[in-house]
Amino acid sequence: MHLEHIKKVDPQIAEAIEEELERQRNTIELIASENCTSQAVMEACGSVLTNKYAEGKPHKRYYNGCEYIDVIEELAQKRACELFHMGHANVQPHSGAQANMAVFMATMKPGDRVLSMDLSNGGHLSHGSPVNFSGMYFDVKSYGINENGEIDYENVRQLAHEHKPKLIICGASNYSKIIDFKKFREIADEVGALLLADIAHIAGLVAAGLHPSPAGYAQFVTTTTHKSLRGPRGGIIMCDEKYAKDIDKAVFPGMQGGPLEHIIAGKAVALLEASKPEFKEYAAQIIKNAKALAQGLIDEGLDIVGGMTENHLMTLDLRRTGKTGKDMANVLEKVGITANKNTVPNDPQSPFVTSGIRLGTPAVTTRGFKENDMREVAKIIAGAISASDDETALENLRQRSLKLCKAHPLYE
Ligand code: DSN
Repeated sequence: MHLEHIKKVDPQIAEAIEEELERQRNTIELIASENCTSQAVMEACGSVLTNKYAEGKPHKRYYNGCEYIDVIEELAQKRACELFHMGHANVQPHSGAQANMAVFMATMKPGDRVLSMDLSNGGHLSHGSPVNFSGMYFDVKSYGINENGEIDYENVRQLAHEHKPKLIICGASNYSKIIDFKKFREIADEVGALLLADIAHIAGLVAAGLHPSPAGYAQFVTTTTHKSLRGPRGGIIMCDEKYAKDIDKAVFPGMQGGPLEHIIAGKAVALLEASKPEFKEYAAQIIKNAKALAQGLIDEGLDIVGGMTENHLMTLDLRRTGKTGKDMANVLEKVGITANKNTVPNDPQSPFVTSGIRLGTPAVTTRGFKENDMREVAKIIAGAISASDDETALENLRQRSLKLCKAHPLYE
């Protein structure tokens, strides 16, 4: 990491960046939505492209001097369409939430009805939470997961018939099973709804062909680019050609101003990386690592919501241990493991306390962790939960997690 200029201009920020790098190097990152993007992506994001205004779209800009910006944005669009087999891509959304907001704007009027997964069951804020624009301006009905951690498709069908939504959303922030996009489309067709698949979490797996694709089923596909796809922080919307104009208008001028072309260049680089055979191997290893972690935790006597995971994440159900997600996420931080508290189905605790912890493997897999490492991680987690008040035991576990980090260096 070269910080030669920033060190001279702003030593305080330089120091915080260096400390953050050390934190990333010395902790085991199990937040399921995080990853470690490539230095090539970071070079694009830190480039002169940040200087350029480019409101509009390629070849239809409101500012002059966009000839190279057009090359970059068109490459990003083309690569997104090819990788996900979709007709049109808008690569300008600043985030996944804004990608979803643009689909809402393009397809509905305030007050129209949406059917989506409930946030506390694994959905996302921007799918209709009452504290988000989606829940404030639209009439939201929700489906959830059952005790087995699975979507009950018959229940989704019943709710769709009962409420006749204009838009159905599938895709989640915390769902460990394969999503049946075909079934969602059948349900949507039965009630005349449009289908949005938010694949933010599983985009890398979909790109690698290791999770079924929503292409051909969902009219709209949104994703972030920084989770399993391993790109820069940002969003993308893909859709059938027939909705291209509406989506583009919703993004600009509907919702955003100038696109972040330096980030769009980073997205283009990440999409190219994701089309390579090495990425397929990487995505396969994410799943193997998640299964090894889940099995390791089960072998240690812990419970996983829905049992064995089918993708990159899982939720540890702490109810039988008598401990909370909030406390145990803090204990894990003490032993050098970063994760987040999460509700479990029918959680007796509030969303601020929770009885679960969400764990995911995209970031550690980027560092080169393999199944053996994940089994050691499972032992460290189980040890930390059972010895949560024993500072000496926690320090010993911290040394074990540090050893794993040193064995898999980051950005060196
Ligand atoms: N905040 C992300 C996650 O952690 O899943 C979703 O946007």
